Amino acid sequence: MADLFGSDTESDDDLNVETGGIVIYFSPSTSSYLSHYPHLSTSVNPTVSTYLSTPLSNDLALTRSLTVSLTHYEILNSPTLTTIINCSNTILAKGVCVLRGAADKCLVKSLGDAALKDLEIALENVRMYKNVDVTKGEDCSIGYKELSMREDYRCDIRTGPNLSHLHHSITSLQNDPTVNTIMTLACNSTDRGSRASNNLHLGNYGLHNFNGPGPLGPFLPLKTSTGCVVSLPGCGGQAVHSDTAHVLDEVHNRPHYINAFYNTSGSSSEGGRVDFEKGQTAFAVGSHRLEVCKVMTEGGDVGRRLMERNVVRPHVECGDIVMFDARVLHWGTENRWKGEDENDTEDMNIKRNEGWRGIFYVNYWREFFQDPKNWDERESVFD
Ligand SMILES: O=C(O)CCC(=O)C(=O)O
Ligand SMILES: [Fe+2]
Repeated sequence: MADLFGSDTESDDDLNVETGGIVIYFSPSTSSYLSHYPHLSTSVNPTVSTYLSTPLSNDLALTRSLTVSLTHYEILNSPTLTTIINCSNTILAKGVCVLRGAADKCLVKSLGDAALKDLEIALENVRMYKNVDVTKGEDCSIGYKELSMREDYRCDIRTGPNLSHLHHSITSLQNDPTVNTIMTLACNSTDRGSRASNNLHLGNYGLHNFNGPGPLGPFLPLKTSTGCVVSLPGCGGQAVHSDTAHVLDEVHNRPHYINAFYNTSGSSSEGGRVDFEKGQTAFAVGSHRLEVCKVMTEGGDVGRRLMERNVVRPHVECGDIVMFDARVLHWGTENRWKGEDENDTEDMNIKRNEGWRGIFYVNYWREFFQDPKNWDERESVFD
């Protein structure tokens, strides 16, 4: 079958596992997450659970096609406009782009360390005051101002005493000019003045309202929020999901919401141990497009094959930035970390937070969009 979005694919017979490849499957914890998304259990998951036990044919070629590397000059100075445009076009075409080595590793690592410390305090409070031990996979429905659960063993911590101290570092990550420009170019129509565009933007007269900039004005700044998704050892493969809905669903529109993920642990280039067993994030390339996602999620052989041929599981390190259209199908893979010391019990390892995988994230969205999140704004986990 021809690809719906023009990516290179190999024949269906050509299934093989790349060296170091991971076969992903669903664990029981996925079912609790699915209870929040009943439609997924009847549509995506039969498809996905079938293919997840098979090797993937196209991971390597696709991963390369969406990975952007910096030149020596760019590492010493800053990414050039060519690279920035390349990243934004990759997000538009594939739904996901990996920009290698563009983030300040020390800064990202310090944010990751702070987030894990805050999560340790938060989970200890939950254990003491609510008698719920999240590190043992208990009650994934808890929610606080600063902490929410994505599913069993997968937490989202957005602030805490240690992260608050790093306020300036967080602001500098949010305002990173390279990432901001990539996001702004992806979220706004940039072919103004070209013949193909017909200059339709000139008809967006409502942009004069509420002291707006008008159709000829500058792009409105994107809104941002930050936090850290942490998966604990024992965390299963996450249910396949999109982080946001399409705003309109009759034609394909450019993104209104893009996430930047910063892996906070493990960097081979510094001689550090790369924690393959902690898992990473997998994506179904092209699924940010309605017509692709429709086929991938409707079940049956065609959808299953399309999904199979377009899953990527890029291995990213601290310093890399994964940017994805929040509509793209994706999921965190399982955390199988066990620790190195044979005498350690799993519990001791968990308490020391070594096996925890943190992704610091910055969400970027268009000014008109309201993101319905599952934070409980009433109760603080730190009080
Ligand atoms: O854990 C991951 O790698 C991804 C997490 C995620 O996509 C989510 O929680 O929405
Ligand atoms: Fe997600």
